[in-house]
Amino acid sequence: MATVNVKVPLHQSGQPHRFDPEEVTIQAGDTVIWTNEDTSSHTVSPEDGSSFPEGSLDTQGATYSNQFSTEGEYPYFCQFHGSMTGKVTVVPASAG
Ligand SMILES: [Cu+2]
Repeated sequence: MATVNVKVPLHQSGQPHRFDPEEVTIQAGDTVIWTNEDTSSHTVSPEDGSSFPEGSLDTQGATYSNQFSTEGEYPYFCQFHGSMTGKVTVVPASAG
């Protein structure tokens, strides 16, 4: 089982807030760690409201992690910034 990193880059004037990368593909059982490098607060909110626990990235340096054990697509967004969307795709764990 692996960990995959997604960051919220420090916001650049004139550019939208974003997740980087916006889409990741992981294997079932892997953990995604989101890190807030920005000075604004952000959230990691599942689009359907419940497919995984919502995370808060309140301060610069804050992290949120979630282990995804079930295959599927998990689109998410930030409650504070309409430009911020992302997706975690979980594929079956490889044998061996
Ligand atoms: Cu945000």
